[in-house]
Amino acid sequence: MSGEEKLSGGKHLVGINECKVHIMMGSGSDLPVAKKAVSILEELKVPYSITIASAHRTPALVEQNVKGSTAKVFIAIAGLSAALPGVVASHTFMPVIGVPVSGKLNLDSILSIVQMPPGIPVGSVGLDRGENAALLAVRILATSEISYLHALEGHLSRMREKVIRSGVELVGE
Ligand code: C2R
Repeated sequence: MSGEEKLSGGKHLVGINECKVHIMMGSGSDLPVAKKAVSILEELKVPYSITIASAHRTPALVEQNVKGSTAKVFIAIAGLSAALPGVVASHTFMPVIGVPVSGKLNLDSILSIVQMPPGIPVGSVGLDRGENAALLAVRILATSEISYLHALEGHLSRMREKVIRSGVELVGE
């Protein structure tokens, strides 16, 4: 999947004034990872917003996007020296889930996100795991909104059926 690919603009894509989950990418080149998160949020009907802003390149825009957002959870996707999730967390008390993006080294972005200094916590999922970031975000929303718990149950049962079906197709009944 190319980073140049455009988002489908799903029907649950909303402005930052209405979203529950705000996906922030450090660059348009992170789009393949963001699309994994988008796919889960659309499946589970979670209003989300998605923006590109860099803590290094456009710090004022990051602050503006975070402070202007109604999100209950932020997902910050960044590769290389991934300052973005930490900087997002410095501008909000909402939980921030960092998604490290793979590159030549991989450990660079993982450690930049995991090794936050004391006082400004950021959660992290695995390398390129946009779908897990979205599922974790929905779990957080589900602590106060029962409809998201039902949505997660549906997702889990579809995933289980898929695993069982693939086993049957591969080795027979
Ligand atoms: P380009 O492809 O634009 O050169 O970006 C992006 O998330 C991307 O993975 C290369 C990588 O740089 C990352 N980036 C950051 C930040 N801004 C951009 N880690 C930041 O502020 O943390």
